[in-house]
Amino acid sequence: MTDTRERTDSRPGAEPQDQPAAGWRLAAGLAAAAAAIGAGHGVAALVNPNASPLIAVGSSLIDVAPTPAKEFAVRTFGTADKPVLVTGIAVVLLLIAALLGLLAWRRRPVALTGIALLGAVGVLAATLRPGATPWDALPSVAAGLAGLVALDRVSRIGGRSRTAGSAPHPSRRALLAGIGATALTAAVLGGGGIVVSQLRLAGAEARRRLGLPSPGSRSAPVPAAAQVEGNTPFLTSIDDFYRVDIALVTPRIDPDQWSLTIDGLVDRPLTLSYRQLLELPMIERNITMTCVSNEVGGPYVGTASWLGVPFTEIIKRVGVQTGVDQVFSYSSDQGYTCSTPYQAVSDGRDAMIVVGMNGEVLPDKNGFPARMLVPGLYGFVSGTKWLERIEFTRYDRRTAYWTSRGWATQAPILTQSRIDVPKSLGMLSKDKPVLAGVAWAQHRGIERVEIRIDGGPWQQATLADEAGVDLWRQWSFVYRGPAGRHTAEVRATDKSGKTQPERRTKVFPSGARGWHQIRFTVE
Ligand SMILES: Nc1nc2c(c(=O)[nH]1)N[C@H]1C(S)=C(S)[C@@H](COP(=O)(O)O)O[C@H]1N2
Ligand SMILES: [Mo]
Repeated sequence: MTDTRERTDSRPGAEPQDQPAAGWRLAAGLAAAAAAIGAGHGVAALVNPNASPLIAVGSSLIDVAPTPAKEFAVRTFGTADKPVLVTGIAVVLLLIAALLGLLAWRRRPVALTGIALLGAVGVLAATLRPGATPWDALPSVAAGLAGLVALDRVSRIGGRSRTAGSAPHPSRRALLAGIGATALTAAVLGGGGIVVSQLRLAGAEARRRLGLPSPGSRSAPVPAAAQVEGNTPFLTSIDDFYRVDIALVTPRIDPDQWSLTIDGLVDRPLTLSYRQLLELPMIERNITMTCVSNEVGGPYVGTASWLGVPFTEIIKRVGVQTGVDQVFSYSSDQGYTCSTPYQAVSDGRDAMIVVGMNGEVLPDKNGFPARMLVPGLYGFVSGTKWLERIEFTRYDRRTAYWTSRGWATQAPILTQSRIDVPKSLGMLSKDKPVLAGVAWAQHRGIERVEIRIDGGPWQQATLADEAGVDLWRQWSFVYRGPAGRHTAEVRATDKSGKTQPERRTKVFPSGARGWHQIRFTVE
């Protein structure tokens, strides 16, 4: 007999081998995974940040996820939906890697095949996405190789065949050194990737300090009486502005490398550099944007001052031909496309190609260098960020990202209203018993807001001043009711005379309907 370890291996015909305790093997699997992630991230920083294996798998999951899953993610995690997704993928990867580590000493070929398969998943995810290039396979190939080498190396430490004369026990020191070296490699590769991306960022950051042109026509100032005291700020700051998109990594575009092409059924197609775009005539407008994924009472709505080139100017320059009914826009974030009714960019409303937000250069998260904005339409049919191309075309020729996933083709913003004060389950103070909130029906305007307390009769709220039909409108309502618990509901009527319907609908496919309701307590 050799040693006790071998006797516990009862598999018939097995080639028993010494292996370290389970803890060491788990650690080896995890370290190999870390080396893979580090290598993938490092190479991705050089090739394309979106092709980093975790990001590529995450992006593919977003693409193939059924609509209810996406709605659930947006509803449950809000803007954190993407970190949650990437963390989830990382956890699954680490679990699999830990398992492969367990197997690595006695079933090395199985474990190594497992790592290779994980790498292959990354390669497929990175290269099958729309807009991918063959180079996008590199980070996953590097990750797979790093994982293979790491696990192969580490799992040879301490393993010994039965041949007499080899070391009797796996040496802890050797294991620690092997796993440590693997983890260090992971940190160096991953850290290197982070440094490279930061350096690139700094370069692009310097180039975007070109400043903004001044508009030929400024936005009308927001009347002081448009703001109800204590209510949500009428103008939303850049930091507070909601963010919704499918980009797992915020695109950071170098304006020197960027251009905007405008083509399709036009007489004079046009390609503009960033500088050329900034030289076109500009307007500045306050406009309220809304996301179709905003639930009743939800936060995906905000108002900013936008600086940009009016679509009418673009239409004039390129000479749009008859028969065009769809504006098809393309983004640089991996295959995102958007479909906008041509009518909405040509009927005289302030549709524009935006380069500035709240007096600043458009932030990366909101679409730098340029995005589209069309008052009155939900963001997914009008607000293309990281804009690269606008094609004037027809609905029977092109189908956009969300359209092909069943969302509405025509998607005007539905009339909505929200109670912001007091907060749901909050307290209405004795000295200032005022409910307040916002209502919006962009491009139609708000005519009336009504409040109903404890299911009683509808009563008119006081409307604050209107700042324009493309903007939300604030309201307030004094309530001196008995102390204790109450409910309040709100509904708005737009200037076409239509009142929000009571029946709630889901956000899919054309936006949520129904009345916002809160519970609150009177002091
Ligand atoms: N490139 C790109 N543009 C996009 C999206 C996207 O996923 N990718 N999402 C759209 C949606 S659904 C909305 S509501 C708005 C949100 O714009 P914001 O993030 O600046 O608030 O951007 C639109 N533009
Ligand atoms: Mo949206």
